Amino acid sequence: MIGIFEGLMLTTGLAANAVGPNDKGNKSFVGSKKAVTDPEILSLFPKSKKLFDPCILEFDIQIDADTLVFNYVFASEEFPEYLTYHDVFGFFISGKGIADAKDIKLSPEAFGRLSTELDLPDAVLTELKNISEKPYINRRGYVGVFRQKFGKKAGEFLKAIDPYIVDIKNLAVLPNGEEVSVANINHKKNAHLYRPNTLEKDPKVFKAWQYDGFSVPLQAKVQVTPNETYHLIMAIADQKDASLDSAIFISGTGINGKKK
Ligand SMILES: [Ca+2]
Ligand SMILES: [Ca+2]
Repeated sequence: MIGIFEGLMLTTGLAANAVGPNDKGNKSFVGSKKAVTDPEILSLFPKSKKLFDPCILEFDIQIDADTLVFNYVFASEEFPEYLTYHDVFGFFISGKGIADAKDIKLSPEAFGRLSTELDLPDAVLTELKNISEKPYINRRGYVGVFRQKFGKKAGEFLKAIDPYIVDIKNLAVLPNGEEVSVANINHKKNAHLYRPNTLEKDPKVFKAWQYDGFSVPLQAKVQVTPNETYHLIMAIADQKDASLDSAIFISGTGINGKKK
């Protein structure tokens, strides 16, 4: 009905809140009223300073094909009235050959080189070692950690380690590069990508789903090197406050390696 037949749902609220009919305009589950402070999560969405109730799935994938394709639908209770509540979704990839992403992980080798080649204080090396033991963190994540730990000196240290770290790439973006969010897909902006969940529009969808609106099925794809390991992070979060759930539906057949 919404273009995804089976698959995975991530939500900033409860899965049970997705169930229709759409009899409320403000179905909410508030997990925490405290905004996210983890620099790693904040770094994924640089435009969203106050994030709440993040839901994140992270895994490695290896495919025997040269293209990774995924189909998804974004849904939210924020539609159509709270368009400045920028609930947001991202699908991040890193790995060999991904444009704009060299390596989001500070590898043990890179750490070894940093410790022998650069004259960095022990505290910085300790922090880098901590970071190198985390599964993944991106450039903005590093910046956040360093600012927290080293204050004004952070810039100096970051400059030294800059060649070793990079951004990861968000595949869930619109053609103009904007994030998939309530603010960027709605009845006023990119309206061709939006479908309201009203009785008039489609009674079946209205009965089945509580969300006030959906994106049309969106697709992202990226060239990969067959049999290389890529790291994926799917992340959705409330923004501005923890109310009014948003969700992402990812097709079970959406993550597909396409052979040549
Ligand atoms: Ca609703
Ligand atoms: Ca929300």
